[in-house]
Amino acid sequence: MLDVARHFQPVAYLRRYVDLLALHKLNVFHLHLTDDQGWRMPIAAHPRLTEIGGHRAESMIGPSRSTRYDGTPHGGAYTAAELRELVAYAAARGVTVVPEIEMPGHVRAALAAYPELGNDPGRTLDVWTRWGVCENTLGVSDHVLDFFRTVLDETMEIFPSAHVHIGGDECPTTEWERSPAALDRVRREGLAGPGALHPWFMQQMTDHLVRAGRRPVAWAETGTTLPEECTVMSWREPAHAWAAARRGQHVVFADHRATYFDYAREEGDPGLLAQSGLVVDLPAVHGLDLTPPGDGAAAADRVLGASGQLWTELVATPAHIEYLVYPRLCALADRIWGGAGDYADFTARLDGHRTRLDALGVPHARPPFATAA
Ligand code: TNX
Repeated sequence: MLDVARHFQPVAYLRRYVDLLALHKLNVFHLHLTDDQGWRMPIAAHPRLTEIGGHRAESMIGPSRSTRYDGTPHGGAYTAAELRELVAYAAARGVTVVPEIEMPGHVRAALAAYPELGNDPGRTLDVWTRWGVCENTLGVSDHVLDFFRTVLDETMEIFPSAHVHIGGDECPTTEWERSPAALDRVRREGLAGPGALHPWFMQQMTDHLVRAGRRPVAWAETGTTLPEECTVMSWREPAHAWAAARRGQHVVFADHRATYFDYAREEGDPGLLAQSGLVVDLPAVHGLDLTPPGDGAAAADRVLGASGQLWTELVATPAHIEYLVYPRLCALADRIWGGAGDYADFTARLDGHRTRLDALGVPHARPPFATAA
């Protein structure tokens, strides 16, 4: 998973990213196309999503507790033609591109473009310039549902993948708790409270994708609140993956402690710019455990695989992306194709593989940029 919403990368770079995935026999490229800080997915019916939502005035410097900003505008968006070409380029290399459209949280860029999508349609918001969890969420009117069904329809036209990701993570309920329209929706749908609007919203979008013959995917905040038809990407706790698998859902492991490549590579990493205090070192990645607890044979059948995540709040350049992704993605690929591999055996083989990374100009060993440390 590459986040091109926080920092945009041109499609020429995405093709190189695909080449490197294919080299490691990774067969899915999950593109995180929309978020609070930028909307990169072209939607012909709603052009302001990219015209307005594709640009922010500046970016926060450092992690989300920071108070400093860089004063530099950032933006970009893809054309439909570019994305279609990327899909074909990837397919020719055995890679399926899975698009992600975030909802009903992580939508501040969409709200900046179309204020009527929000819980307070009279309010004008900017594309977010901060990092962290944004309080603003989608409203729950029929108009919002139709708008996002159209977004998904156009997304499906460009991306033929079986799976389509609809976000679902980090969605505060504060706006819904205060919104008369949201509370009215709670009443009309017979929901338990504003907190139930999230699973309700995800179900509406899930139904739409299923009717179109696709398989919805979403991030799990817990193991149990996503619609049953959703494939679950569990990022907080492996237990969430197993809870979902026991319910009969497909799961993709994305445990942040083993697969978040925006976290530091080692203690005191001069690559700094890590999102949390946690370190995800090579043994942590290679030690990712996809074995179900107890007698979980049935649950094991529902594990589709694992995914490495590169969130890019603090990562603006291809060189920095590759420094963070490699060689950790090598460890992930080895692990998920090789099963319960031996770490020493892996590192011995990795030594040889590093020669290939060097030949390809992948800055896997040392930060390819000046560091503050
Ligand atoms: C949590 S993981 C997020 C992202 C951030 C990431 C930073 C997930 C589904 N949501 O929005 O970029 O942490 O590590």
